[in-house]
Order: sequence, then C-alpha cells, then structure tokens
Amino acid sequence: MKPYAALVGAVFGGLLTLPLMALLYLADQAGLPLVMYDLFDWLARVLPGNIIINSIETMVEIINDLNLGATDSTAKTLEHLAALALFLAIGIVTGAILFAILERRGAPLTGAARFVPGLIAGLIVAVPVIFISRDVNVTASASGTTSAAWIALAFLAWGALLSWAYARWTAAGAPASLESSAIPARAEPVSRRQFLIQVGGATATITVVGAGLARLLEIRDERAYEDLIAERREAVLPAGLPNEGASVEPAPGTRPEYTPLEDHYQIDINARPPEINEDDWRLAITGMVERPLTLTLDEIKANYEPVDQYVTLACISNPVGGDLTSTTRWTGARLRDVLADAGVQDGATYLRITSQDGFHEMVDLALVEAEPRIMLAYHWDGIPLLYKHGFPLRIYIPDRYGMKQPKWITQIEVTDRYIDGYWVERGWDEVAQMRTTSVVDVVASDSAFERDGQTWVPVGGIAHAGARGISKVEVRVDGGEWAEAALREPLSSTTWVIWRYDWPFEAGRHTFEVRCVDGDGENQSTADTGTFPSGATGIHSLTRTL
Ligand SMILES: Nc1nc2c(c(=O)[nH]1)N[C@H]1C(S)=C(S)[C@@H](COP(=O)(O)O)O[C@H]1N2
Ligand SMILES: [Mo]
Repeated sequence: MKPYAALVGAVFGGLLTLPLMALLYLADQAGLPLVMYDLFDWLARVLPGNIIINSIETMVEIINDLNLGATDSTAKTLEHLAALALFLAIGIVTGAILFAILERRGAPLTGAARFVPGLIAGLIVAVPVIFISRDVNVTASASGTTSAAWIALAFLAWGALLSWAYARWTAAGAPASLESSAIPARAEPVSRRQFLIQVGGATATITVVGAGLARLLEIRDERAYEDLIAERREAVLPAGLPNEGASVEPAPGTRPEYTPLEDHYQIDINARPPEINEDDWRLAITGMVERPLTLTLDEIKANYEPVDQYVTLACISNPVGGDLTSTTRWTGARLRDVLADAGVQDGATYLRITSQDGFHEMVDLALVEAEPRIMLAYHWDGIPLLYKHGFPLRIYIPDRYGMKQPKWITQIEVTDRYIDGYWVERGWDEVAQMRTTSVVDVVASDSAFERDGQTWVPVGGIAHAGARGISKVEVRVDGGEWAEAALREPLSSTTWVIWRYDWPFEAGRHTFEVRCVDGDGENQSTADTGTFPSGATGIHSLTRTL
C-alpha cells in the first residue's frame, strides 16, 4: 500500500467527511452549530482584508458578467458552496495525513488500538473548531457547552471511523506472503474493493438521508417564518406612497420605485444571519452616559415617537448599475431622543455600535446631534425587520453606504475613543458617503408611442446621491448631445429619483448613456472607478439594437 497510503487516506477522508457534514447539517436543525459555515466565517474575519475584498469584487463581477441572477443571493450560494468544499478538503487532507503516518509507523492496528490514532486526529481537528465556532457562530441556540460536546463527539466518531477504515483496509490487503512477515495473515473475508464499496454505500446513504431530512426540517422552518411574515403583513394597512400623483411616469421596465420587501438586497459578513429571539434581546446604552440604559424592543417602540422615512440603501460594493441597492420605508426612534434619555457626558465624541454577529461601527456624536433623521429602526415596510435585515434593531444614517449602518444592534457605547469599524479596518472608506450615480434601467422599445408624427421610445432609470437629492439627469445617445431627462418626484429626499427620457426613435443599434447632478449642484463623477475603497463611480450605459 506504501505509495498509495496518502491517496487511500484522502479517499476515505472524503467518504467519511460527507456523512459528517450531513449529520452536522441535521444537528443544525436542532440548534447546534453548523461548523462548516463557522470555519468559513472565521476565515473571512481573519484573512487579510485585501484577499476578502478581491474575492468579493471578483465574485460580484463574475455574477454580473455571467448574469447569474441577483448578486446578493448568488454570492451567498457561492459562499456556502465554498464553505462546504473547504470543509470537505480538510477532511480529505486529514485522511491523507493520518493514513500516511500510520503507514510509516508500519505496525498493524488491532483491537481497540484501531481507533486510537483516529480519535487523536479527531481531537486535533475538534479543538480549534470548537473555539472557532464559539467565537463566530450566531445561529446556534444550544449552549456553549452543549455545542462543544456535540462538536467533540462528532469529530471523535469521525476520526475513530477513519482509523478503523485504515485498519480494515490494511488487513484486507495483507495476504501472508506480501509486504511484511510481521503482519499476521488474517483471512479477511472482504477484499479491499468490497470494503471500499461498502464504505461508499454506507456513507452515501447516510449523507443523502441526513441531508435530505435536514433540508425538509429547514423548509418547514422557512415556511413557518413566511407564514408569520404574511400574518404580520395582514395586520397592517398598506401605506400609500407619498408621491402619489407624481406627474412623471416611469418608463415601463424601470425597476420598482419602492422595492418589494422580499427583493431588498441583503449583505452581511456571515454565511447565515443571526436569528435573534426578541425576549432575550436588549439594547444596552453604556459608556460615557449619566444613566446607562437597557431597553427592550417594546420600550423602544413605546417610549420614543416613531418616525417613518423612505430610504434608499446601497452597498459600497455595488458596481455602477448593480442591484445592491433598494428602497423601502423604515420606521424607528430618533437616536438623539434615546441618547437624551441616557444623558451623554461632556467630552464624549463617538458612539461605538456593536452587533450580535461581531460587526461594529462608529458614529460621530456631533452628527447624531445635528441629524434628526438618524434613527434606530425596528420596522421595514411596516412590519418588524426580517431576521436577515437586522431584527430587532438597526441604525439608519442618511448619506452613508450600508457598511456604516449596523444591523442586529445589541450595544451602543458612548465614548471618546475612535476605533475603525469592521469594513474600515479592512481598508474601506472611513466616511463611506454615498456617491452620486445614475443608471439606465430600460430602453422600453415595446412601449414606443406616436406623437406629432414621430415615434418615441421611453428610456428610464434611477439616479441617487445619498441624502443630497438629484437636480438634473441627462441622457445622450451614440455620443451625441446631452439631453435633459424628466425627473419623477421621489419618495423622499433620501431615496433614488426615477428619471425618464422619451427618445425620438431611429432604427439601428444605439448606446444610451446617463449622467446626473446632485441637489447641491455637483456633477456626478464620470471617472470609471471600481467599488474599492469609496464606492463605484462612472457613466452607466445600455446598448440596444432596435
Ligand atoms: N451587523 C451587521 N450589520 C451590517 C452588515 C453586517 O454584515 N453585519 N452589513 C452591512 C452592509 S455592508 C450593508 S450593505 C447593509 C445591508 O443591509 P441589508 O442586508 O439589510 O440590505 O448592512 C450593513 N450592516
Ligand atoms: Mo455593503
């Protein structure tokens, strides 16, 4: 077996790791940690920022170039696959190393000794995994001790089976005449081929049954959550939009002005978002305050005047024309009202906001005092925040990219010390002010119409400049003159503005470009920059043959 020891170990490592993954997935349904994702999330935290940034940029580019669908959910799926592949690779490598070591050692494994090397290998893998999971896991409901015990048990069993497999494999392939006379000629009834087939069959069965069952349980939970959302939604009256009767109609095919909640983009640092139990949750206001506060969600809702705001949020990783931006109605309490209750001490300069998932950011206190629109939001679209969007509480800061706006907030510490936030630490813009951008969503040739003996084609899209508003949008076709588009009255001063330009139709292939000016009279930047470190700028265009 000599030259093949590592190779055979790799095969058994892989075969045994698949059912381990399935069982971990099944246990995840019972509230135990899903360590495949924990390892991946931990790597994303500890790897140098530029590696993470390059991976994110490449992933977003590939998804957009290949049209793989919504950027956020496709990226998450790719992350999940990478996490599973990484875990499988660890299993394969462990198997290879274990078999190679045992092979070098030479002596055959018999009796209880067949399990010992594998138990040691299992322990060597389990210990760091336990600590990593303890550090980054946000989805398990089991206690730390139960989680640790489960991980230890799962990996020890896995290791034990691995070295048992080694013992069986060597025994099956060691007829008396071969290799070493030290190996007793045991008349094994199974050949290596048969053994491999047996192990393959058993592991495949456990993997399919375990993962299938886990998925069914997961679907049941997802359905229950969808029902809860539907119920909550029925309990509130649908709100009419504030710009009803706006004179400019969007060109047909322009993205919805108000994003359906289920389509709102989602970006976060974990493979899966935390699902916080409202009863266990409190908002702690600590640090340089006269009266530290511990607030329940109900207290935040009842004690402070609720404010409604229509908001366009965008991710700093959104390329020009990308789909990592959405608009909905946020409801919450003004942050400065809450702070007034706690009584900020003299000399304090920042708020350090901490989230359940390990994310954190700083907010300038002077900004909070000056900006009444900064709020602690608990509703989106009239219902409690969805888990993935930050239940129970997130912050809204006008004019900043999403990276400055923590979800799943658990603590606000008033301080006089500045510390870089999660993404700032990794090289992204400290201020992260939203860039002025404009996008062509559609050249609506299907909606062409006749007027004054001319055929017109509506062209439309969005323009956004954070909280600065949009004063002008211009379109140009095939590099000709810039022509002014009509602006639809927006939902609020912080949402995107829908623009429309009716273009005098000419058959052929044409390129439509757009640019805009913000509410302060600043032209959008036409320089084609990537998203890192301050958000993308550049002219967006669509080319169509009509
Ligand atoms: N706690 C926490 N808050 C977070 C993040 C996160 O990963 N964890 N991601 C941020 C980023 S990068 C963006 S773009 C927005 C996205 O909010 P959404 O997923 O609800 O659209 O949340 C921000 N707040
Ligand atoms: Mo983001």
